[in-house]
Amino acid sequence: MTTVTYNVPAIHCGNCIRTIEMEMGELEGVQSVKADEATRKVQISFDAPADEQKIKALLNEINYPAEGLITL
Ligand SMILES: [Cu+2]
Repeated sequence: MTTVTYNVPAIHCGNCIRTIEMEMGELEGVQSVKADEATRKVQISFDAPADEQKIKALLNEINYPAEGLITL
């Protein structure tokens, strides 16, 4: 399993958190999604067939583009 954390500056309220967690959770292969309102970060753990490209594409699609990968 791979875990990535992205800065997502478009996060501004609890609704954003719910939208991101719900939408990202539906991507096949995604195991867990933790979005944080205070830090505007999203942590995603995933296995194949999900990959970073698909995760970023979906974040773009739902209007929460990732602005940088933070490696832990
Ligand atoms: Cu919001």
